[in-house]
Amino acid sequence: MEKKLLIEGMSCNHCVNHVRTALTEDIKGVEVREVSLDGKYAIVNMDDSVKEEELKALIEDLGFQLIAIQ
Ligand code: 9UX
Repeated sequence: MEKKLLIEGMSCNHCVNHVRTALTEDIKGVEVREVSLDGKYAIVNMDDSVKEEELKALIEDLGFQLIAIQ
């Protein structure tokens, strides 16, 4: 199902790449559609099996904050 992850703290395009790579490679069942620096979000397709806590931990380990999942 398609979800929008609101992410605070990305300040350059390397940050965007870190988020895209981590979401793609470090969690099973997540496909990244778009990561927006200006919009402070990532659009993903993810399986129902993916836990919000898992996403939150991944984003925070990168040094960013997962504000909400919509
Ligand atoms: Mo850019 Mo982001 O130099 O954590 S990689 S600020």
